[in-house]
Amino acid sequence: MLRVVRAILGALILFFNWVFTPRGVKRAPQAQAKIDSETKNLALYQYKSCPFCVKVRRSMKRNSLNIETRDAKRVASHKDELVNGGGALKVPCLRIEDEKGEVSWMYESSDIIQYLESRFSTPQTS
Ligand SMILES: N[C@@H](CCC(=O)N[C@@H](CS)C(=O)NCC(=O)O)C(=O)O
Repeated sequence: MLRVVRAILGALILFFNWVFTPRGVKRAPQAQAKIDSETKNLALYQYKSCPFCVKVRRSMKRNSLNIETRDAKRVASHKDELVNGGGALKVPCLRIEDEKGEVSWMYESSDIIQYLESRFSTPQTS
C-alpha cells in the first residue's frame, strides 16, 4: 500500500516538475563552455522522483549547469560508489572533485543548492 502511495506521489512530483520546468539562464557560449568544463568534475547522486533531488535538479536547470546525474536506486554501481564514498545511502549527494583530484561528498539538498549557486550563478540581465 505504502509502495503504491509512494509511486503515485513520485509520478505527481515528476509531472509537476515537467509542467513547471524552470527556464535555464542564457550565457555567452564562452561563459557556458567555461562553466561546463568546471561542472565536469561534479556528479549528482540521486533518485528520479525524490523531491529533494528534484529541488536540486531544478536549481541546476535554472542555472544551466550540465552536471552528470547518477541514479543511485536503479544503478547498483552508483549506489555502491555513494555508500563507499559518501558514507551513507542518502540522496541527493554531490560528488565534488577538485583540481588536485581530491574528492568530497556533499549531502543535504539546501547545502548543495547553496554551493552551486554561490559557485556558478550568473545574474539575469533581462
Ligand atoms: N534533508 C535531506 C533529506 C534527503 C532524504 O530524505 N532523501 C531520501 C530520499 S527522498 C533518502 O535518501 N532516503 C534514504 C533511502 O532512500 O535509502 C535533504 O534535504 O537532502
